[in-house]
Amino acid sequence: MMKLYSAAASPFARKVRVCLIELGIEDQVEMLDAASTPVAPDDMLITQNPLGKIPCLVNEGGEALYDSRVITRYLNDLKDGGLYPSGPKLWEALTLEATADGMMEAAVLMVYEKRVRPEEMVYNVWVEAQWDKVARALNALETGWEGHLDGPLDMAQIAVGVVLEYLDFRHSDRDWRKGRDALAKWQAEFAKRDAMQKTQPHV
Ligand SMILES: N[C@@H](CCC(=O)N[C@@H](CS)C(=O)NCC(=O)O)C(=O)O
Repeated sequence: MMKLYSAAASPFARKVRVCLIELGIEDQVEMLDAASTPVAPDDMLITQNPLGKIPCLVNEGGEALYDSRVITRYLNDLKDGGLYPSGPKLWEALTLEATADGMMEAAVLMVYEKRVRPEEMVYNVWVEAQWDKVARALNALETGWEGHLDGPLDMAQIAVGVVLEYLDFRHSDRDWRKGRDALAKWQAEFAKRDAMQKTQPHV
């Protein structure tokens, strides 16, 4: 049985969990809870992933795979799942996936900055600059990616659906929907998917 180091609040781990459900193989993976922060990595996890980050998949052969994009491509290949398009569309999908992952990274760093750092060491200019990355990417999703978002289901769409809900979960005060009606409408539909419903983030 494969094992997945995961946590209920992690958007990167959620992408993998959604991918497993969409591929119909969630029962082939045992979930292991790993609590990692940049200053306090999980002891078990670092034996598999020296970076101490989740998600990390350990396959049937005992090999560790990370990060999230490597895991989702691996699982998709195992199942011949069609969650990555073939041909020239692949590059578009990978760029969109990287955009959503970059948003996740910035949004997660903002949380760590406030949670993990002592209050007197929080650098607000840096926090706001992380949000600027997210906001610019949201604008790009609103105006440049609707064709891809409305196409056949792929990992890029899953990454976008996951990061938008992560913004609701951790940064609801930023009101990402404001002025982004098309994206808000897309997200509301996407959130209805069974795999999204079953993997809602919580602490
Ligand atoms: N690029 C990685 C990012 C994973 C990541 O940052 N995970 C967070 C949890 S959401 C983590 O484990 N952080 C612990 C750390 O930064 O040491 C991926 O796509 O899997």
